[in-house]
Amino acid sequence: MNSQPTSAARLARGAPLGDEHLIEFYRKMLRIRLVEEAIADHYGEGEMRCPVHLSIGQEAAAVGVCETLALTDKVYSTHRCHAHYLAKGGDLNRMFAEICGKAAGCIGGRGGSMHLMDHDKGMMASIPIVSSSIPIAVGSALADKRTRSGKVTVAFFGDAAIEEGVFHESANFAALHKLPVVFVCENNLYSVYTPLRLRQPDRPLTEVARAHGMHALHGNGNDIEETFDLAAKAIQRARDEQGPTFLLLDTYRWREHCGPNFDNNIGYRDESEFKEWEVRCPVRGLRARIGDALTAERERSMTAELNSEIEAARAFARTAPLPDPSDASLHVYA
Ligand SMILES: Cc1ncc(C[n+]2csc(CCOP(=O)(O)OP(=O)(O)O)c2C)c(N)n1
Ligand SMILES: [Mg+2]
Repeated sequence: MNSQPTSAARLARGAPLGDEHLIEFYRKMLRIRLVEEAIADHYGEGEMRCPVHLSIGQEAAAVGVCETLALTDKVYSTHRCHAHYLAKGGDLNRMFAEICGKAAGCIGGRGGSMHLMDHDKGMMASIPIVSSSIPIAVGSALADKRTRSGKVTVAFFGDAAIEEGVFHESANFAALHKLPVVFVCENNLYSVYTPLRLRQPDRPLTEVARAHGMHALHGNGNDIEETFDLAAKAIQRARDEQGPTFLLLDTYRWREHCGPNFDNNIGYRDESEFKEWEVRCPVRGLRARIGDALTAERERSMTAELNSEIEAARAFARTAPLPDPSDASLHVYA
């Protein structure tokens, strides 16, 4: 299954997005949706013995941004990294194996769901300490600037990352040194159970970035075309050595903060708020926009192909061996 970004070349030519590009965006978002639904459906069977933070509802941000990147560009992510990993082309077999703690996992079964990486695809690291991947992404961009590699780095993070001091140090440093990095903030309105309005003063998050001298853009993170266009501008600025951009994308997580379930019944958010966002589903929204350009028959075979790819990846993970216990002290500081 070719899951490499296909739109970077189109960007270079400045051509508009055609039906086939939109269908490819749809296929990539649907793939992420189906992978995560498979994780949710089978989580209770006990083979995936690590916490899972699902991105269901947030697929357009991952795909819209990663589609503007070349394979050699770099992505850093957080605890909620499945969509970013897949959108950047991370290997699906190795993802399921990692979540099942198997030696064939993308980091040898040592990290689980929150640590997905695939260096061959430019998926550099996923780190669940809130905000901690941002300075690493900035350091990586500094190295790329110094070596004139031409690579651009994206740091994905959530709205809560802005509450950590290291976000501000990183933004200041990246702006001062005009580093080729894009800060992508997926604002899903919550940090676990606490809404943004109880955690931060009422001011646009873009103003926080601007106060650090960063260029800032804001858009609907559930609209993949809007996300793609904004991300393309940010990436181009970075490539043209004009410095970093803070790209704020509004979105919403559908499931519980951590785990496979819905949790609108436990009181920290209203079912009505969830329903409002549900109708703004990024996957269904794009499907409606594509209309007849994607025939029912083609969609059926696309979905069947994705489901069989996912089943094969789950089977691969199930039957793969566990890590050798004698390797337990490798790759750790002692
Ligand atoms: C420094 C730090 N503090 C607290 C936590 C516990 N924690 C894990 S995820 C999370 C919420 C993060 O919210 P946000 O950054 O908005 O991302 P989202 O989960 O909404 O995608 C928190 C507080 C942590 N991992 N790291
Ligand atoms: Mg959040």
